[in-house]
Amino acid sequence: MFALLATSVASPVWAHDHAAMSKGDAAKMQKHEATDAVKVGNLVFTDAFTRATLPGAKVGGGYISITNEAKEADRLLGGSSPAAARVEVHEMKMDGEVMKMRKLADGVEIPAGGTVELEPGGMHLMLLEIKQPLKKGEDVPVTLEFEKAGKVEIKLKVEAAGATSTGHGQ
Ligand SMILES: [Cu+2]
Repeated sequence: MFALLATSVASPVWAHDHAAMSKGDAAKMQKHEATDAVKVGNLVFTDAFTRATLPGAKVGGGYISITNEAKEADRLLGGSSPAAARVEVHEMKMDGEVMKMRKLADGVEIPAGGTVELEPGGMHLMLLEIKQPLKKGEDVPVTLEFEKAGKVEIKLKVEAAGATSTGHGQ
């Protein structure tokens, strides 16, 4: 009797966690090649990439996974890059049938012990007024600015242009 009760309570929770994890991993594998983790202080950066842009394009997206190993939350406020006039933190969301994007004026919190993924179709870095097309195979240096960790330089690996629209008018 006790064993039956315990099983029925515990199993839905585990089933849910496993489903969420395998779905995310599968999606990531299809999107781009994995890159090595880079650790700076308490922050761990993985899968930093951007997409090649067409001539004349004014914006590019920046994608990266950030894990905070500190005991306190930190906050990604924005950044800068020699390749663009401005770097902002953006969010993309479906609004009915339309994909919309907005600047996150307060940046994004990286919870203590948590991971935030900036990825296509979700939150992302926005490189505005890029100075020249981003070419596949190059690295784009970006200095990220955190509330507590301060400035951290990372490199976005330029991958092939995405098959689907980024939702930024390209
Ligand atoms: Cu954007």
